[in-house]
Amino acid sequence: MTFDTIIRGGTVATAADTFACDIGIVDGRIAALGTSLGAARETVDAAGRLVLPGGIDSHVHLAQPSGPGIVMADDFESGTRAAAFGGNTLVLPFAMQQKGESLREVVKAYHAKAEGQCYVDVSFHLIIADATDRVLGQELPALVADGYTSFKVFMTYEGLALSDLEMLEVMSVARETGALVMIHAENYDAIRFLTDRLERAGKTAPRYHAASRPIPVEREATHRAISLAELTDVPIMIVHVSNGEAMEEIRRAQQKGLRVYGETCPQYLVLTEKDLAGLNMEGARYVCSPPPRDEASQRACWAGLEQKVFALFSSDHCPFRYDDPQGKLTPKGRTSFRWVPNGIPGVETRLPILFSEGVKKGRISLNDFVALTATNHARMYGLYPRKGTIAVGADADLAIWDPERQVTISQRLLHHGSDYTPYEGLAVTGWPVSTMVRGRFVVRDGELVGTKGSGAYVPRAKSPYAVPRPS
Ligand code: DUC
Ligand code: ZN
Ligand code: ZN
Repeated sequence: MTFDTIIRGGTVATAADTFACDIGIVDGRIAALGTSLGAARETVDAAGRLVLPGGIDSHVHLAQPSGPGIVMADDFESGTRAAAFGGNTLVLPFAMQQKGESLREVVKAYHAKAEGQCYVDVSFHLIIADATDRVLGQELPALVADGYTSFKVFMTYEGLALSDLEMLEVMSVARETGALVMIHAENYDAIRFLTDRLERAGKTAPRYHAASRPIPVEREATHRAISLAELTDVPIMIVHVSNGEAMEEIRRAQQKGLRVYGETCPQYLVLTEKDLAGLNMEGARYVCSPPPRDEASQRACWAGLEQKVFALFSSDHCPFRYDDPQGKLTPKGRTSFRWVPNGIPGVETRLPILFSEGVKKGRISLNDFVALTATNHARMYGLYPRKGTIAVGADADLAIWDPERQVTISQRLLHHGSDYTPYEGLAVTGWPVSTMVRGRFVVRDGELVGTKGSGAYVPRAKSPYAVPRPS
């Protein structure tokens, strides 16, 4: 057999094993694993390198409307390019409904934004902001059947927050259709109360963002979301968990046998609330929700990863420019932290941060790294085994890593649309040097070689983690 490409001499790691092996690729898929595979049109030397499944980042925001006068810093072109440089081969952004919109039209609009723009493969979660009878009774079940098999709901934010009744209604549609519900767990009323009180006291600097949504705000909402899911007997994913109290709520639910899953993100491992305390608006660079907490919370998030309470490690890439009144500096006259757009960039730095802080520092194994950054995402969201692993028959979605490369993270090295990185100055060891999507290099030895539009939309099966149990 003649292969299109053989990747030779690398150390291959999956979620289960690490082994020395060559990878033979035909028509974008892995056709053989072994040694002495024979002839290929092209042979890639991977000696001294790790060859890993391409990262799957199942929590990114691209080209989302973000409130009056605010513009998100990444569209599908820049966001997927940055993803490829960060060792990712597939991202899952959100198609976000706003009040009054048809969900089907929203999905069409996001496809139009992505069409011809992507460097890596893309699939969509939905965001349900308007749980009308039509959405719940018709649009949502039809979209789940069409491969949009997961959706996010918010317990906070004006225009997005669902009431408990609406959450229960959405959850019961998820139960009927076998979809997975992702939950942003923060108590809306508590945030409003605390924000008003802080503002009345003149505490409007970015650092007070953290004080407006302290840990009990997240813990209470996490507990409530789990209770509502228990009532409706539906599996849920609690996204972007920032601290030990919320993590323990998830662990307790798991120990009771509930299908409650968790996700954490780089900002909760390496940033703290202190980062929000810069002079003037400097702290706005770190404003995201939930906010970064303290060292004890960082340790708890590590424990959640090590002990597998968290199945997923995602970026929650939600990029805004800093030095920009359409970004973190906020439109004129809107001076309180209340108006600072919530979210930070991270799609390009997620993998090096976990590799360096996790694998290199001995906190997690290389195989757990692969599980947390690729395989579990594919499994959780109905993409496995075509995506998320290195196996015969899988798509040749691969990242080739230099495990010893020392890099100091800096905005100058990155490719996202933001004008800063919250991880500026963080020294990491290990970097993805080449990224291949379905057998074609998108990034090769640090250079962009892929073409815009080569990333494809991937419809998804239902999550095996969300199959309804017989009632
Ligand atoms: N939730 C997210 O998932 N991303 C950014 C902002 C937010 O609140
Ligand atoms: Zn969220
Ligand atoms: Zn998010």
